[in-house]
Amino acid sequence: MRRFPFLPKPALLFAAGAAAIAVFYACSRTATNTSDVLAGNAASKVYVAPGTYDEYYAFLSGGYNGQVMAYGLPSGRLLKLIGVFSQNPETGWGYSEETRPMLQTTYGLVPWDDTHHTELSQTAGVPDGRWLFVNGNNTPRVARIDLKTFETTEILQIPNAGGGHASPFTTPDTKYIISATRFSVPVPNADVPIPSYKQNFKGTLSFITADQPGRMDIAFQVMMPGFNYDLGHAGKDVSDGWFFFTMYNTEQAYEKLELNASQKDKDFIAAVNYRQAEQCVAQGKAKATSSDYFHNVLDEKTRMARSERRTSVKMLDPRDCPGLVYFLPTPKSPHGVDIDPSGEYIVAGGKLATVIPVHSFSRMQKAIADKQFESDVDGIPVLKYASTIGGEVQKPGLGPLHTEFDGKGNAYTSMFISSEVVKWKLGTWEVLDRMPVYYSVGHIMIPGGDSKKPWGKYLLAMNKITKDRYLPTGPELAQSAQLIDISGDKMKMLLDFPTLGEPHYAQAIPADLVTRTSMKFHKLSENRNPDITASEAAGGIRREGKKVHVNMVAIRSHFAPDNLEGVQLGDTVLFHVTNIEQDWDIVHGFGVMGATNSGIVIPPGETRTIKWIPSMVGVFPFYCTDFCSALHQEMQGYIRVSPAGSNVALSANVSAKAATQVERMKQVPRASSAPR
Ligand SMILES: [Cu+2]
Repeated sequence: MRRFPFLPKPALLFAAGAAAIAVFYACSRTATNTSDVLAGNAASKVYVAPGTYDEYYAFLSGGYNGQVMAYGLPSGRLLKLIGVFSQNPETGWGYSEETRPMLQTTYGLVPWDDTHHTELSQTAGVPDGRWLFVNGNNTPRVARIDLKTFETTEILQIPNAGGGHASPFTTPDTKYIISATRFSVPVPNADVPIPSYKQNFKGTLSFITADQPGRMDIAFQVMMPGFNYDLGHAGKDVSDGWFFFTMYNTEQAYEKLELNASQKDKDFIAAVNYRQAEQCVAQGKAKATSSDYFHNVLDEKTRMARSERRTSVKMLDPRDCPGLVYFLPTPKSPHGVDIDPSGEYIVAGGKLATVIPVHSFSRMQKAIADKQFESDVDGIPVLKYASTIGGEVQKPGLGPLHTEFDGKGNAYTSMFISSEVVKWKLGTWEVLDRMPVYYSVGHIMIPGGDSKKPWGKYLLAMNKITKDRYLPTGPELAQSAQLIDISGDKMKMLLDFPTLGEPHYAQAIPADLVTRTSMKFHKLSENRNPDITASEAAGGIRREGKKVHVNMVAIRSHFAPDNLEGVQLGDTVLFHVTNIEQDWDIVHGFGVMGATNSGIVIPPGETRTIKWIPSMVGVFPFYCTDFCSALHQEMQGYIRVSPAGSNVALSANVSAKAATQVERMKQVPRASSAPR
């Protein structure tokens, strides 16, 4: 076995002024974590024996891959790639006629996005395993994934936003998830000179109702100054009812931000009293603002997506709602804003800061009561830094980004520039431990680590740039996550595993909170898709002008009908395939030769439709793409395409006798299932 030299390399140097200290940090690390891992019992701690399950589900965002990945922890085994904002040919997500409307936006079908932050739904401040939310950063959208099926069931576009980065963070009761614009833009968007940035560009914070599946909507938006909004988190317990957002570029630069947005020593955290906002909305203080956006829902009964265009949102101006927003000055270009389990501490990650600033919620309340304001911006009071700060973690490392909590009074912060995770104590602010990560770390995640009750056993570090961890794969190397044991006083590196895209954030939850409601198959008797074919006898082919509909069942191990004639060049064929199995994991697939979009995978009990436009005359095979039984290879059929105007009659070899699943199972040899 070839071993690569896993020596620490100098940390990536982004801030020129930080170079000397960064080199110090890099050189001070003598032990590689390879030797740490080999010396301990790390391997046994992540070993999940055959036939046993992982302890946690971890949901990692796929970054520019646009999907969400479900991994098992501690093993790091990839369990599923969940199609969200990107079409996924493995399942036909976004290609099938049933799922395509999910990607509808005011820009048309947008089959790509940049997923950043996964967020589990919560009950009483604790992740509950019902839903997972995730944002699209490019064309601002928020999706709901139903954890019964691990499928995306709802997508809401966010209007009046330029990029949806601070998104989707939930309130402790999942009443709202929020989405703040990353880039400020003219609101409403308009043809204005870019140098008119300070007059015309605005930021918006969106409060999205999220507690009713299929009913997501923008409850209200808050119009903010034209800054860049980065991340957010809801308060909890003592700070329940408030939301906190970080922002950078309070300089309001619009060119060369690398330099021009780093001029001030302090930017802000915005503290938003959303109960106050609710009152102002109820009092009619929000203005109806014409806003164009889509809401797409996968109907639970038909299992078909429908799109609805919406045209207005309620917009609140903080000037019309006193007490709605306060700014907390925060050094410097803050990224993460993380609230500790008690709700008292508001931790900022200042990308260029030399300390980790921690605001105190109770001090903030007192400062507001005492009017400890230093200025205001667009009518929003700016509180004095000294009046809200609860403490500063000194010499934490370089480039603090994100903080999570273990529920035992400790916080963990990722350090992008010095490439480490730093453990420190809430209240005393002392640094307790450091763990080098290879190399530049972005988000970190502790299961439940941003909730009221973290399951503080593991920490997952998601790396931005990961040289040397795996066999080389050309100019671009595999992205990586690293699992760290945080159950003891000192952190221990346990495992590297590769990820897709650049994973921005993850959330994890004990597996049994998800498995208890996991669905095994869709009930065929409840399938309300209008194109369902519930039995072989119901199959067939019919013409509707230039459209030809094929109604087909898939069951081990055949399609019915499986011979189709009478299609002409110039027709569009819609294969409506119903998988009539009622058995766990008996999934069928469908692919037809020359298909220019994708195949489909049809879960048991579902109907999926793929559009096929034949491009030449001939006979074309179709087949099942998902190995389903010993006779899977025999699960095939033909479709004949004749010239336009041909007199070949439309025909499908429909069986007169409706085969039931029970009858079929008598005929088909079946692989034995492993005992569970
Ligand atoms: Cu099959």
